[in-house]
Amino acid sequence: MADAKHRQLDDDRAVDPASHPLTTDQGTVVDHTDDSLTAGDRGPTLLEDFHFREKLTRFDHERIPERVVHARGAGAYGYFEPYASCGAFTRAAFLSDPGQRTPVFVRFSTVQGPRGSADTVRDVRGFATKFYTSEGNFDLVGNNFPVFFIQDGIKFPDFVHAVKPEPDNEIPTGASAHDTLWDFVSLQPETLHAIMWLMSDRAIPRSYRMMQGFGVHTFRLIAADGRATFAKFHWKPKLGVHSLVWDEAQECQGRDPDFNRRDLWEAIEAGEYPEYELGVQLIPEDDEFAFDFDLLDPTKIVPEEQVPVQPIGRMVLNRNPENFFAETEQVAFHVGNVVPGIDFTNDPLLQARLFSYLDTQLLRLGGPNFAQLPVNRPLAPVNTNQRDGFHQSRIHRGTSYTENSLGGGCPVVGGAGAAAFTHHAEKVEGAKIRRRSESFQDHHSQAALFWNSMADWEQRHIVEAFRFELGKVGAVMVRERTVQELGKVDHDLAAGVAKGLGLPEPPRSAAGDHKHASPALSQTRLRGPGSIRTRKIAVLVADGVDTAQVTAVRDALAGHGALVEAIAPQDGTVAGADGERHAVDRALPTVASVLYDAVLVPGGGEGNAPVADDGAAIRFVRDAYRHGKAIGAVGGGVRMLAALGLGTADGDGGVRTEHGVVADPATGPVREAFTDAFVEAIAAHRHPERPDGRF
Ligand code: HDD
Repeated sequence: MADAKHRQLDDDRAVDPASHPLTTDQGTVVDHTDDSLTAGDRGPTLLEDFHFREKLTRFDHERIPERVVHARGAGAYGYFEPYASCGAFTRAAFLSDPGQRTPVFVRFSTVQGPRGSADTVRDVRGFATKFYTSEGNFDLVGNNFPVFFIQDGIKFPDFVHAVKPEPDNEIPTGASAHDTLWDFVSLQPETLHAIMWLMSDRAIPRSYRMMQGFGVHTFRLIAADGRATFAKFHWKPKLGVHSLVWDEAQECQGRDPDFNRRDLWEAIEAGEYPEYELGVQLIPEDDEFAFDFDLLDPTKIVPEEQVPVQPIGRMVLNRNPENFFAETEQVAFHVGNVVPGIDFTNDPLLQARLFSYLDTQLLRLGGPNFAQLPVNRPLAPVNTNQRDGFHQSRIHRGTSYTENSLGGGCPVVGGAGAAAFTHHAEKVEGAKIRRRSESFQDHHSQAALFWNSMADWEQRHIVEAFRFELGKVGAVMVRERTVQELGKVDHDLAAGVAKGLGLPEPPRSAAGDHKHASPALSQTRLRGPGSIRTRKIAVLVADGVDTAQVTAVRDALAGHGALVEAIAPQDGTVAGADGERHAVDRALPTVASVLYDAVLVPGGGEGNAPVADDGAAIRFVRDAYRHGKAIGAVGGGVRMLAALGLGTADGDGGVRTEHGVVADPATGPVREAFTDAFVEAIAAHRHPERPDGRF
């Protein structure tokens, strides 16, 4: 557990609060901190009260600028280990030895909203990883979409100004459903591919533990002999890729604005460590022009069917930060932090990022010495000629220029045998021009590829998302222009959106008119191992509940690693049918179906479900059904579902499963066939095939 980074942080940890009384910043013990020093009982406060002044001054200065994008985030430490040596294509030391664990810090984030915004907004999620390697820090600063909204970083301020809240009233918080974003989108077709991802369920992940990550750009990996290979980075979550549904995501924003942050924190606290596999798509330099798009264009994917993703290692997140500000807030990522063996390409978005990240930290973290902050400090020795500046916390010795003789010529440049970074000697030539390359001009084919790759229900969600977003746009011409653009992606998509907006169907267009698909893009292919580990299951109980049923299902689900909570109309305990009192985990008014993955409705002896007449419980079950979640009912619980029109009480008395609703009408001991079917239904995550559901 105590890896090298954890041990390094020991030097930076503040004194154990239990080991010493309260002091000032100067270490003087304070005698009193609840009243200021005044002249007389009711007299004025005295300037000489240094503790009072220090306390207030320090408080006044607690805030630093939040990140201009990705302000809201959650972080965790862990480690990365390669499966085998990657020496065939990169000389990076941390990828060379399967036995070697490299400490990491990961920060997940939303993009548009401020630090205090809700987690489950429709947005891209940041997925930034800092590898503390023996050769210096490598930052893989990615997102959970493999494509970006613009092709050239000079457009980044335009894009961000458009997606951020409206300039006059700062509305909406954490949302893209407003005029300026869609004005921009409708005029910049290069955004369309990423916009398709944004309108898909990928933009509302169930958990940071259940989403992919992508390096987006094409990078270069460099082998020890100098040979370069183009590479795309992919993170795949071990638990599979899962999303919320939009209605649920919106309700979560009120019920638990910290939904994703809490989920990450609690999983790590519970020892359910999130795990991701790192993969690379490798493209030999000779194949640079083998595709019908430009590898340097960050609005394009390399379809996995064309170039498979090779798994190269795994990352496990096993430690929560100790102080949010010191670690998660002060962590400073930079795409330019690379190690020998990993290099850049001329992707114009990447090139702009190489400038922007260092620049932004200078302001956000108040000067040039932010790499000395504990969370940012490399494990590799740091020996520079950089000096001074705000917040310098190192005592440098010796001279600070090269060449020197007075310092013995130190630090030596490119020290003997040391793995120095050498920029790949790519040959470049050409006239200075300000022009987007012709090879970047096709904006519709891959947007259409994404659309074609979606299952029916995924396409339906995309159409609904466009209707929602554009329905919030006031300017009719912006709505119209966007629908015209969508017509160049797919006619049915555009027609579906137009209908919802009351606009005429756009004319058919040839632009994105192809039937190519990349099946690997559909979430139906990404559900993972079918496990219910860490899934949250609600059991609705009340006085009279059949506790034997509850205990049997609870034990079975817990045996599969699920987290089961008994929820009752009131907190405390309920009286079971067995005459005993049983603990309640949560009171119904404090929770909602949207905070759970599935629900179980047990019976009460020979009777109906004990919660059958409880309005909150009825809503709970209805919501679970609408959101496509697994519902289990045993004994009288089956009657409650039938009364709600969510299943039937008829049948031959056997266990029935229909669209993820699993019912066992037997009132005796719970049958294994029921628990098996319920586990399977939960593992499917959602049941989009529900006939009358609004999934
Ligand atoms: Fe960026 C933060 C990811 C394009 C400029 N970006 C930031 C973070 C992530 C990304 C995950 C948050 C890091 C953290 O948790 O601290 N950004 C991306 C990806 C992009 C991308 C995957 C496209 C492939 N970004 C991009 C461009 C620019 C920036 C084109 C500017 C030219 N990004 C920034 C920034 C931020 C940032 C302004 C804000 C806070 C920070 O850097 O540290 O510099």
